[in-house]
Order: sequence, then C-alpha cells, then structure tokens
Amino acid sequence: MIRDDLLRLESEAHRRLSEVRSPAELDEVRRAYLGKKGSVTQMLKGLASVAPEDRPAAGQAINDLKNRVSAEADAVMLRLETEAERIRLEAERLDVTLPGRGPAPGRRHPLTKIMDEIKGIFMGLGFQIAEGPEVETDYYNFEALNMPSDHPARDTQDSFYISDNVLLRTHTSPVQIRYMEAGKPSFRAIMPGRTYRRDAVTSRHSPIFHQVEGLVIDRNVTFTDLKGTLTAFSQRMFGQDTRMRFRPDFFPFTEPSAEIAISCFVCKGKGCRLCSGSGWLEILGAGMVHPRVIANAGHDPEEWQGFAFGMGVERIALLKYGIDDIRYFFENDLRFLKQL
Ligand code: 2NM
Repeated sequence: MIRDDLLRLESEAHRRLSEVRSPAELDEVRRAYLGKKGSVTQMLKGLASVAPEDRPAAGQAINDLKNRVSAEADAVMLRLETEAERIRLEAERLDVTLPGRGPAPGRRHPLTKIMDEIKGIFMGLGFQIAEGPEVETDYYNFEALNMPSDHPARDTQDSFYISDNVLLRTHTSPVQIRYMEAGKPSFRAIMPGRTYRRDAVTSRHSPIFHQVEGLVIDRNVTFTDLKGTLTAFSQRMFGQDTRMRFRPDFFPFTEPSAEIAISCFVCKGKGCRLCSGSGWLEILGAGMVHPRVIANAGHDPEEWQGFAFGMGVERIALLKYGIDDIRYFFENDLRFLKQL
C-alpha cells in the first residue's frame, strides 16, 4: 500500500523535476514534495497511522525517497545553472579572427590639399618655401611694397589694424620683403599663408583667406621667364593642355603687371558655367618686381631684376572642386569635408 504510493510519488516527482525550466519552477516542485506541506512530508506525518511493526521499514523507505528526490532537485539546480552560464557565454561569444575596426583617420583640409599641390609644383621648379608673421608692421605690408601712406588700399576700412603701425597682413608679399632682406640674390621662393582683409563674409569673400605668392630675382630675368614659369605651373596644376591669357593690369609693386587667365579646364575654352561662358578663368596676378621694391629690400635694382606673382588659394579650390560658396571651407562641417 505505502510501497505503491511511494512508487507513484517518486515517478511523478521525477517527471516534474525533469520538466523544470527555471529556478522558480524548481522551487515550486521542491516545495510540493519536500516542503512543510509537501507530499513526502505528509507521508512522514502519516507514519503514525501505520502499524508499529511496519513503521521502521516504511519510515526508512520514505526517508530514502526524500533523499533521492532532494538529490535529484540538486542535480536539476546544477543543470539550470550550467544552462544559464552557457547562454551567458554564448552572448559574449567573440570571434577573435575577425578583422578589427580601423581607426577613422583625419585627412587634410581641402585648402591644405590645394596648398600642398601648389607647393609641390613650385618645389619641382626649384623654388624654396618661405613663411613669415601674420601680424605685420605697415612698413612691410605696404610701405616697402611701394604703397605709400596715401594709397587707397591702406585705408583702415580695408585692413585689421592692431595699433597705428601694426596690422594683420593683407597679403603674403611682406614675407617676400623679409626674405629678400635676409639674404643675397638670386631668389626663387614662394610664400604660402593666411591673409586678412576687412571684408564682409559672402559666398565669394572671407575676411580670412589664403594666398600663395612667388618671387624670382636674378640677373637678366625677363617677362618671358615669368610667362614660362607660370605656364609650367598652370599646366601641372590644371592639365598639360592648359592655355594662358595675359592682360595688362596694375599693381603698385610690379611694373609692368599682368592679370593671367587659364583656359577653362572644364570646357577647354568653349564656354561653360564654371567660366561664365568666357572660356577663361582668372587665377593669377603677376608682374616684374618694381625697382623701388628691390631697392627697399636692400638690393641694387640695376643688377637684380625679377618677377613676382600671387594667387588666391580659395579661388583655385572653388574652381577645382566646383564649389559655389567659400564659406564651406571655414565651417568645418564634416558632411562637406568628407566629400572632398
Ligand atoms: C600679386 C600680383 C603681382 C607680388 C609682388 C611682390 C613683391 F614683394 F615682390 F613685390 N610680392 N607679390 C605680386 C605681384 C603679387 O598677387 C596678386
């Protein structure tokens, strides 16, 4: 009688334990058999009604059952814990043979790239690279360059003055004076750098911009040398089929002076949107260095002649990249920068 009950109880407990899916369920099953009101505990209590001569054997049998169910419950707990650990490890699985995610490297700013390209070309033509201060005296920025104090470009409206005689350089030409003062001819150098003019910000103008100016001083330098050098530069920069157009212009520091255009590298001179239908792009100013400028820099203009030129880096970058607004270069919006 008790033996049948025990067998039934054990197989039922065994079935329920085998179906347990969580510690909470296990707890429930454990309590249903081994808890204070559990079936096994109840049976132990029921021993009182068992005949005294059968009691020790029955008690022994119930206790054995209790130990077996308890041991099985412990085994189930171990199974649940092992399973939980397996799932946790699976979630942390890591394939160490996958290629790593590379760092996102920065890159050169588009203006820096154009400047580097210009520098590289002139270095290939035998030019040195010279730099100088961005805060200048009006002597180096104007006076030495044959721009006397009544010159319209010296108006305080157009420059950022720091004091009476000190200002942010409006071009890189003062570096050319410093460069010539510091050495003996001959000279072949370009001066790239930041320049400042008191202009309102528009799509075409920025109060901060960049220039590359260049200088060649030697004996017997002629306008033909100027043409040859700037043609070589333009063809390397814009394509071997680039043609040049020279028109007379005026600068206080050169005489004669020229405004130089290249044939449009998009339409090859036929006329398109980039060149406003003209077929030409104005990119350079140049001229034979004024004898007074050579004298101001401490050299004899009878012995030394030369040419100088200048270009705006933003203008070349706008043209080369086909961009219509200079402000993109100064906003540092990665959505813009990543396209170039
Ligand atoms: C230009 C155009 C023409 C120029 C002249 C000199 C110096 F110092 F040699 F006199 N530096 N830069 C020059 C000449 C610059 O930029 C449009």
